[in-house]
Amino acid sequence: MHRSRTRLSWHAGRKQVAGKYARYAPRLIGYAILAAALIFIVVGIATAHEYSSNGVTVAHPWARATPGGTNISGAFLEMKAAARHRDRLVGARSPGAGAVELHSRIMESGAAKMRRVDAIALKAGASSVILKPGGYHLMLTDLPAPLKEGDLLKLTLVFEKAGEIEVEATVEPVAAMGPHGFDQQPGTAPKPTGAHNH
Ligand SMILES: [Cu+2]
Repeated sequence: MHRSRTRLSWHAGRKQVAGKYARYAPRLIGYAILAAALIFIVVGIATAHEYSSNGVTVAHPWARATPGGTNISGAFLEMKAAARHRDRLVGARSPGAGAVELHSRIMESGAAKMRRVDAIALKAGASSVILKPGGYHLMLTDLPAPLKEGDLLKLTLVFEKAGEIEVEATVEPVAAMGPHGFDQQPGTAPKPTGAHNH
């Protein structure tokens, strides 16, 4: 009873606002500006999902959630070396995976294959190297527990010169192509039309 009475008075209040719309317009504009500011802050937080240490910056690390019964997954990120700092990613590990390997994806006689690589090079001051689905990635194997969407996965990245950089990868949906609602790794240039989708 109490609840429905509250709702009635709320409706009455709404009618009043609608009737005197002009008078309330400045306040509504204020709310709109506030909402825009909040969106800006949230996007800002997503953009700031990066880690810098000893001349290397790692941005937007994420991993794919695992469907039931799967104990492997992939992790993706962007990395960049500062001017006059040349480096190589030479390894990675995670408490959430038995092993983490560096993989590349190559086309071999018409089929996409993954291949383990020893290192992924970073040129000094160059644009980001992108690890993404269908390209370079971190292969997570022997997961002790499934990765669930919304979890944070600790990853330690080992660079030849910069040393170890610890990051937290967000766990995104099973078929995600990018982090935090992006449809691709944010640093990726848009695909040229007609590009092969691997
Ligand atoms: Cu792989």
